[in-house]
Amino acid sequence: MTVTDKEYESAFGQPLRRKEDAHLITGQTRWVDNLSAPGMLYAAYLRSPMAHAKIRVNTEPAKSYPGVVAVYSAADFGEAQAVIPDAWTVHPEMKKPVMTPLATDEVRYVGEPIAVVVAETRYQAADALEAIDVDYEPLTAVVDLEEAVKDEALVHSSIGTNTCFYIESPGEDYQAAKARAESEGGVVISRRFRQQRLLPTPMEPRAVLVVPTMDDVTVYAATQIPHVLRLLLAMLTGQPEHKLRVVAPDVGGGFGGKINCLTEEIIGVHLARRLGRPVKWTESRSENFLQMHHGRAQIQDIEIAATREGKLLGLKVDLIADLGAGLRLFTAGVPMFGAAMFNAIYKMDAYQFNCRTVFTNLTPTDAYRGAGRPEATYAIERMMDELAAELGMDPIEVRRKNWIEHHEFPYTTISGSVYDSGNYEAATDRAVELFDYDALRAEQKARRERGDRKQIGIGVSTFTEACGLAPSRVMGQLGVGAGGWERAEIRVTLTGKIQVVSGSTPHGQGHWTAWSQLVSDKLGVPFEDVELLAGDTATGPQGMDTYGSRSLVVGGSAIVKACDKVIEKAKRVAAHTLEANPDDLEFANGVFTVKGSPGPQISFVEVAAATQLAHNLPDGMEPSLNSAYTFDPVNLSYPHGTHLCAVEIDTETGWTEIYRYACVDDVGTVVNPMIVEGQIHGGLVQGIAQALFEEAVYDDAGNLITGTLVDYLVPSAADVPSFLTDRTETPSTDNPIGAKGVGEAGCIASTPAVVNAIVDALRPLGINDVQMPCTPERVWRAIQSAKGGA
Ligand code: MCN
Repeated sequence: MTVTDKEYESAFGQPLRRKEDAHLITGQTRWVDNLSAPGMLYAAYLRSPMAHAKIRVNTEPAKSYPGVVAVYSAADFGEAQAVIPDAWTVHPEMKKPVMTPLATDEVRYVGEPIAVVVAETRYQAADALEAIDVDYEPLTAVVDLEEAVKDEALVHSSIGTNTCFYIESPGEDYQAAKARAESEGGVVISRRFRQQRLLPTPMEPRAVLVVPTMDDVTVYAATQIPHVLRLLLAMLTGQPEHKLRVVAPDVGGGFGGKINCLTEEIIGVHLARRLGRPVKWTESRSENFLQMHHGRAQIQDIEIAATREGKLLGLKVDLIADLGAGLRLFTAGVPMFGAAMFNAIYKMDAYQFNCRTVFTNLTPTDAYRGAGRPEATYAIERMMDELAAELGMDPIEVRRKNWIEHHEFPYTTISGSVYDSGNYEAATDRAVELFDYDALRAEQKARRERGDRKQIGIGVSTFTEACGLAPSRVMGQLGVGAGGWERAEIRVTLTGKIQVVSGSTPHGQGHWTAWSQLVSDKLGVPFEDVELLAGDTATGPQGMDTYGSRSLVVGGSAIVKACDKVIEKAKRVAAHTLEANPDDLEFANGVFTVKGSPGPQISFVEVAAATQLAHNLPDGMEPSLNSAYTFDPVNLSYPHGTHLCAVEIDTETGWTEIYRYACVDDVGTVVNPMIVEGQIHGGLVQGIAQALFEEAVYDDAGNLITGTLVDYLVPSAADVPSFLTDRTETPSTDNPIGAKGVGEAGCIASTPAVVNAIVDALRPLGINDVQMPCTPERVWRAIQSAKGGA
């Protein structure tokens, strides 16, 4: 029996380089568009150039084009054209207008698919689109959200209103809090914030390749949700679920944009079955901007009441959310994701939340990184800085007065969430130090006194967010038609190598690496000896896929629990081999030993071999260590942190640059600090992009005028500073790892920090808000109007 005496070093918590990066950055990838199948055809979609019109479609002229195999419109699918997947029922009386994969007699947003051409080459398919004859009879396009509410023109005449649902919570408590603030010399502050429309913009647009074999169908899709997609496609196309395989090979990002089942997947299955040949479709960037759902798009009217000493009494939120032209899976749910997050880390006596969701003739909205939580965090964190300014207090001090103190956890918030753990004091103290807060405040004062042309402003954001979706029971109570569990399977080979089969599906988050670290740590096998199988419904257990920063806290916990089962089995074999009682064995660093004895030992790898050879197993023991576990968390996960931003503004031109950015995030126990840092960096850039750069702009007719990457300003590395980052670690008490999610944190925290900094710089001019994105032009105009100029 040989056991290595090399000092064991756990991979857990190490900043190991990502296994997957070598193939990703050297182009050895399996993007869907890199795949092909014998006899493959290509699909191209005709999309509406009008935001709202009655249509009549004649596909005949396109059928004689070179290379064309088939041309279909909605009429050709008849009953087989299923409705776009049923959306989350957020409210019992919500309106659910019917949307079909190909428009039937009316189009409702620019980019809506009308017809499909299938041809021998991609170019022949694209060329034939122009021959399809469509009569458009224009209808009034409802583009402006506030106009939409008036119902003067309707997006869906069948439902008689543009409002999907309206939720109003009781307001008596808030009115009492407000009255108290007014009568006791406190303050009541109201602001209107606009969350502009954003485009998720993953590096890889969507793509679908459908391969029919006998009566089986395999769908290769650039998706975040292979398991959910299989279920939806089975329901929508009639292809039985057990004869449908969905594979998400390498997926180049999603940011929430790839959590739906849209026209191209549904029609793709129909086409491949009908034509008996593989059919591929690859989205162009411009199509992606029109068809992949958009994010944010809300108007927020926020009011807070507080005492003169800065203690929050009440918060009132009135939202109008732009749903776009129809409901996708989470469209109506996104504003509600934020409902419990406006109160954030603060204690207060009253909270009122009202929300109106409204259809417009624009691309449907749905989850975009953070989905509901960035909007809520923006509103409350902007208001906390406004409160500080109104009272002449330091913005960090105002927060200290109101946040939940670390000894108060677990804490039930005013909106009913139970935060398991947190330490806002520690994260803030460290952020203040890292940022050198006092020195920057001194510099700001000096510049103001000198009247420098370039002024600095400092913005604070002490955020939390709810992620790690979710306890299935709670999702059921909220009407979500899915569970919140995740499943993992550990397969142990005869040579002691491990395959992890996980239901969560990475699309850039480094799961290959992190999952290997988890298993290496639990089983004491080398990191290199662990491989992940994910993203293929044929290889593994049913999963709930990747979104809502859930993969580590839910999927990772399933892996850890499955490893525990493997160890229990291995212990029986080890005890049998060592002729000891299983209860007397210890397992550490991949080795079983008898407690308190320096004597015999056996490694996990040796046990793996012994188990599968099965020559000498305990009676009744199955010759396999393979184990599986399905983990359903008892609660959401609540990461938090403190982000501090300083901007420098040229007051003559409005040119705004980030001068310093420091953040301290607490995501509980960390598996891989390098991945966590990468996730924070990526999130920061997206949050900063909302504050400074990105906006989906439409003209009055409903045309997306930021329809290319030339017009839609995604920042590059040159547009953002080096970030100062650190972490505190307050473990979650709700999962076996102690981890909290990180995938959306940076994006949620950063936007208000940046805008707070801009407003802070301009406050001496009497400016108390700048509309996002705070472009140099908008900043300049704000300065001019404050000075009484342009
Ligand atoms: N991690 C860790 N320790 C923690 C928390 C997380 O080491 N305490 C690691 C995890 O092991 C995992 C990564 O950080 O490798 C992210 O974990 P998690 O927070 O669980 O998030 P998910 O893996 O579920 O990813 C989803 C999340 C979301 S919702 C969006 S949107 C987003 C994001 O991830 N989209 C991304 N990050 C993205 N990163 C890339 N490159 N591309 C996207 O589209």
